[in-house]
Amino acid sequence: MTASFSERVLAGDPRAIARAISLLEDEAPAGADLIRAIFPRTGRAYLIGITGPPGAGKSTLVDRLAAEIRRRGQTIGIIAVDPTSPYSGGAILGDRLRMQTHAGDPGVFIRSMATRGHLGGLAHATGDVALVLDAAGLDVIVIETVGVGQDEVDIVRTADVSVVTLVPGTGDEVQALKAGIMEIADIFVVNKADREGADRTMSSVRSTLSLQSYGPDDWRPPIVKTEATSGAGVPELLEAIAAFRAYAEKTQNIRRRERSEFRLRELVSHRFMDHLETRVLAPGELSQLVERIAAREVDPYTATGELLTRALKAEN
Ligand SMILES: Nc1nc2c(ncn2[C@@H]2O[C@H](COP(=O)(O)OP(=O)(O)OP(=O)(O)O)[C@@H](O)[C@H]2O)c(=O)[nH]1
Ligand SMILES: [Mg+2]
Repeated sequence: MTASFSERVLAGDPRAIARAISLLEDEAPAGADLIRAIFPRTGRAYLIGITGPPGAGKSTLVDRLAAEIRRRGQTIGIIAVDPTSPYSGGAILGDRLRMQTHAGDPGVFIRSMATRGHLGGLAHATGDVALVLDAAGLDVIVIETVGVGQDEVDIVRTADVSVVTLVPGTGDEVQALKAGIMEIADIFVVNKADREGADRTMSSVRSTLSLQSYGPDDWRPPIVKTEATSGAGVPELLEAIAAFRAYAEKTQNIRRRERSEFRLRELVSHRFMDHLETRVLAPGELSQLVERIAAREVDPYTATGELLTRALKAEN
């Protein structure tokens, strides 16, 4: 990798950033080289994670947030992750509209990412893409993703603040609870406030939250009512984010440490499996082992023990 490439990324060159993101998505070795080069210059941007069910209005809301953040003189990077439907193009379509709104504004960088079939690496790639935008000097980075499973929870966990978006009358609160999303929410948004039942959804979330036990110093997630299409409630959402940021200042280091640990563990397991499959095992050997476990010929513990022994032997 040429030094000028990372320099261009650091200077915020949109074409260099776009190329960097493609390298990271493809898990190209040059992507890892770039992260090595830029990492010392990261850690400055504020990361906002926004999740919620499909069609909750996340993109519309992010668009409004972007406008408000720009109005306040800050720059913003938006990463729309679509882990569920790489081919439906929901996120991509939303981005097209969004790109039109912010076209020609160098203070807004927008990128969408789809899974291309490998779910596991997505959270890791998203974290690296956030590092790139951070190094490029953007003040705020928003990661938007559909909240349905663990992978999405992991994505949101890479953020400084997690916003969970719900809509009236769909029973999303219950779904969110099931998916474990409730636990990661720092702020709740009830969007589509113009719709019937918004207040009922508000009180339903409120009563769900009241079942949680909080210590005197614990953050209690506020519930913000928004109408993304008109922009109503968006300044209040930014205020809630600012309040959380101020609250978390004291605990920020703990959170960043947890995030660093999460990323390290994830990267090591990812790299280890990769090493195992490409350097230690013969092609197809891993899937044969999987078959044998499924057929009850070997148990997963014995299989793991064998793999570990072989991987370590291969090293010596
Ligand atoms: N009535 C009403 N409609 C809204 C509101 N916010 C968004 N919508 C509409 O809801 C639809 C979905 O909005 P998006 O912003 O694309 O939702 P999303 O959550 O990003 O959707 P996915 O990324 O596909 O999961 C669009 O037709 C929006 O215009 C709102 O406050 N009120
Ligand atoms: Mg969207």
